[in-house]
Amino acid sequence: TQQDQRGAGAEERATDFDAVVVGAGFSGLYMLHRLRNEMGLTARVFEEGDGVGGTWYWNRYPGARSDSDSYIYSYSFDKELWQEWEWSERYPGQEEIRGYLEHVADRYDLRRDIQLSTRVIGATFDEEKGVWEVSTDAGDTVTARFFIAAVGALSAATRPDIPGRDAFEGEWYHTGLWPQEGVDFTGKTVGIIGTGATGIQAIPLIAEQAEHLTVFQRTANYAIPARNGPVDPEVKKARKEDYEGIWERVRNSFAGHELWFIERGALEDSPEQREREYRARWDRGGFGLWVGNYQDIFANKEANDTISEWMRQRIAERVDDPETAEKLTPRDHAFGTKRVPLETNYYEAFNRDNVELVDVKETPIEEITPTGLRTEHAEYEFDALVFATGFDAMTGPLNRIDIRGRGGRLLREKWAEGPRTYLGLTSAGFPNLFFITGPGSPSVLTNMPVSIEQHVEFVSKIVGDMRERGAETIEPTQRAEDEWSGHVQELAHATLFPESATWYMGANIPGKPRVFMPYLGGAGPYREKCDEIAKNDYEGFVLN
Ligand code: N01
Repeated sequence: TQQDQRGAGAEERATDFDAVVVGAGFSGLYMLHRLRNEMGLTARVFEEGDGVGGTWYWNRYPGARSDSDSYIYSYSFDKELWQEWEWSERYPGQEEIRGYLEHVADRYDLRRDIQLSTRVIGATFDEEKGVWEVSTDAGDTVTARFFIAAVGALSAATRPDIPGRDAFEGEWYHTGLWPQEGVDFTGKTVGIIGTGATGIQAIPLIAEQAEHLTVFQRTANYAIPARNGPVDPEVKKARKEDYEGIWERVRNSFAGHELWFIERGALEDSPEQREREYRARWDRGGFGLWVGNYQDIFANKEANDTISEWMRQRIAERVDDPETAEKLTPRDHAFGTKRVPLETNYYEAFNRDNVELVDVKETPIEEITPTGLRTEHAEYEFDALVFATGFDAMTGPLNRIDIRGRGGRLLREKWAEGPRTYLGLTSAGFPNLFFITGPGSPSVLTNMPVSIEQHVEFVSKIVGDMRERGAETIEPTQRAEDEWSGHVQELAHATLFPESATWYMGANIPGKPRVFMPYLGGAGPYREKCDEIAKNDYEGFVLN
């Protein structure tokens, strides 16, 4: 413990650890490295899985792969680590990312402070002592000065509450809780529910393996070709030589990629110019069409219509059967207001004889049966059923823990009408609690490792500054939280985003408050804002 570093009266305030961190994914691993290796603090990480990796531990479904380019889907904090690690493809696959995070755990000797197969179930702030008491499903109770939730934004997997859901007698899987040993669909009839980023990655590969695949789609998506493959060795070499430049650009960008908006409105260009811009981004693959497009596509419906319509034409070109093509064509939301999936042979999968598409908006699923599934119009039988139905995003992983702040107040009760945070990092009445990539942070609208590093470094700075000043607690003022939460909503409601039924809005979970959760101001401006707040003597926070 750290009591010797705390000065007078410290003994009564001694804790088991300086910090407890929940989760050993990208966030938790780096948090531990900073706290322990860089700052000399004591920390314990609790991780529910029996290995490190977080998202990349759990999401082992066929096709699971990052949609960010591998050279920036990486930590940047250690130049040598970044220089030495070789990614095999443009986008890193699940197994490779998991291997990378295992390597990081070894390289920085992190494992000895990570307790695996342990789920944190409760954390209570003891106001008198100013410490967090954290309990786990393995029976541990430990105390710590800081409680850091590195739980991920998309880690609470959900299966919709369809009648008969648990009656199915075949094998069922959720993509976010995939069996470690993998699944062989050879010779099987398979049903899959969900066509989000996950379903769109998995469908073409399951289609190749399965005897027959039925896809149940509720909302058609605009997916962009990933164009994965090996990276040209010359490009790789040039990147390795430009470490400083790349990370400077990425950190100051909107979305944590080397992508920038076109500084014109879409309607300022002629149709021919727009065609050239859209085509160039389409040919390059990746998120350029999304977060590197005309600057007004998220705010101006008419501008957005130009790219939405352009995307619809691309779908029509790739799908042979016009009726299927029409079902796959989104007409109920603006391009980019749902997370845009990247795809590899997604649309072509529907040209195969063994793949069938069912539009469940037209013919809703009525029930899951012991042998399959019944819609209004037909009955389907499967050997296996795959739920690619997503997550209780952002608040879900936090609300699953009984987090009690001042006065014993439960965080999930405080958030009953939607999350309230200051900077997406802290919440009033919950001293010394930090969220990594929490609601109200840019996180999920950006390349995650970039936002994660910023959050972890900012939290580390706060903890370091508190020690220097001899402060024991930090928490935001109610006013700062109200202003930030208002600002998050104001930015969102100046765009088309809230009009779409997305997990950003909580719309995928029945009964969840409809509040736009991520911060739309961009990763670069958010970083500046945090730095400015620290400089202004932690404006909006109370330190004691
Ligand atoms: O989940 P989703 P996901 N009946 O919520 C459907 C990240 N990610 O796991 O759109 C029928 O997007 C639902 O339909 P609808 C990324 O941030 C990253 O695919 O709500 N269908 C939808 O089609 C992503 O956004 C990467 O109408 C139901 C699907 O299930 C996030 O994770 C890769 C239903 C769920 O889509 C989540 O993606 C993959 C019901 N009752 C994911 N309930 C990479 O970077 C839900 N659906 C690689």
